[in-house]
Amino acid sequence: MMNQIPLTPYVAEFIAKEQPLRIGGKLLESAASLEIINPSTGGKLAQVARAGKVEIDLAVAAAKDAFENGAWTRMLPNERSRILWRLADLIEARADIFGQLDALDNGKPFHVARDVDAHWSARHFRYFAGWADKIEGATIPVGTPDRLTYTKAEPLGVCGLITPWNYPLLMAAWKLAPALAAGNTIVLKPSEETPLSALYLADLALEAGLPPGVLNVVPGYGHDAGAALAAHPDVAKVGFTGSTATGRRIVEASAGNLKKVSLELGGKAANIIFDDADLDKAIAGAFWANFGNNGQSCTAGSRLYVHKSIHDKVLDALAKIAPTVSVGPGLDDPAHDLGPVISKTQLGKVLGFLDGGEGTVVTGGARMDREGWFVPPTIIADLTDDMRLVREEVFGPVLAVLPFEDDSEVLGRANASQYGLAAGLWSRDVSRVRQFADKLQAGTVWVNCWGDTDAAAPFGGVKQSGYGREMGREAISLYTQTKCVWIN
Ligand code: TXE
Repeated sequence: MMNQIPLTPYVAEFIAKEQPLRIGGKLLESAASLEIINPSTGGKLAQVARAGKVEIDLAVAAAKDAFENGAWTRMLPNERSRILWRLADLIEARADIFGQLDALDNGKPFHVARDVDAHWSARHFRYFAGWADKIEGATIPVGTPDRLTYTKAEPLGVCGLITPWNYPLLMAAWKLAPALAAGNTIVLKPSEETPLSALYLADLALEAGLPPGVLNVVPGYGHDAGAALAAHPDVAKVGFTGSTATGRRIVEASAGNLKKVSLELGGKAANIIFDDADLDKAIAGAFWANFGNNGQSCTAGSRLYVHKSIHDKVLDALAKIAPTVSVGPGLDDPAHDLGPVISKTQLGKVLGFLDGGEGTVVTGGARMDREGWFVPPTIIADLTDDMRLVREEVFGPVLAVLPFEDDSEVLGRANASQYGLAAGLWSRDVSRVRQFADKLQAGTVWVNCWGDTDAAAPFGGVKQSGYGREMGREAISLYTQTKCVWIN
């Protein structure tokens, strides 16, 4: 029996009572509730109020009021910046609480939830706090005499942000920070699987000085609360991270008032190891490229192409890493490397792939014999590109390893995917690296590394991995619109 990291008194209390919705700076009960399951045990973790269409209407009305009263939108930009910076400080100061909430709710190891998710979220708010007073327009040298022509980057209005469960706090931060820096007001619908850290974030935002109604947090189901938000006539924009299928539904729902949409969707990233790669780095890199966050990352390097001359050696080395990785509940002490998959549904999806009988299981391959939704790192070889395991997003700890013979062949195979979020290569040959970086159809290309992201660097997909770039200066344009003023 492992020890457990003791819950902070705050977290113990937070999960002991039903958490209300956060609307208009107030706590609001709801007739319905969501039972939150602990993926490490399969048992009940907490209960939160559940928003349906009625509560979404209330939250949008609160956000609309807050937008129109100007308390945020017309606040001096440097003051907005100070509040976002203060929120970043609070996230960092309460990183233990965020870490415990996400470790319980999502199952990921506490140290990861705290040191990666919470700290990167703080960094994210700081980066965009810096943008709040740098969102500039331009003066345009037009061909008409006696005109002063200039542009302004204005906020959009109410933004509906819909987030997934794989990085509960961080995905909210990715969207909130630029949207708030630009002066928008928000209705955030976190995943029904992992709403706890977003609810707590709403409390900290008030503490940091965000005016009431600027950030409303309403957990609920996607088909219900999420769909109502995506279709709402008073919502100007939806920022979404999740599956490609749901992304399509959101685009359809948004057509009513032609709201702006940005989408960060699924992936099936190709990761290529050439025969001239630094193999030690490439092998460890490729392992964690896929198994980091338990394969539950849209950028997971789940299609690993290895040059045939080193294929067997690489496969063997990967298989040797797998059993050294410890898998278990997020709050176990000492810590594990990986947690459970998020839900029974997701477990079923992952096992469905494994039960399909495709390829040869090199390591792992079945559910772990213990409570909770645990699957060990699983590596599959002897696959062909037409198989589901190579074409579809598993979103769990399953790595497909395939040999290739030459550069043009592997480039074609890497690009033969409906997705295009990320791709990677391991090689010492600079001209090869340049060519592949140009030709890979992906929003991000990692060379001799994997998974790096930064608040300052744009991130997003091509093809059916979505559109729009989060992070960096491009994220500001996702949450602003340009007005052009002509003065005679
Ligand atoms: O995703 P959904 P799910 C992929 C991954 C995973 C699969 C299913 O392959 O196995 O999606 O996971 C909300 N209108 N990714 O079902 O449905 C939902 O409530 C509006 C990739 O969890 O996309 C949640 O808040 N919103 C991914 C959010 O959408 C709706 C991360 C994501 O849920 C809605 C997660 C609707 N009709 C899953 N239906 C990534 N890109 O990182 C659902 N939602």
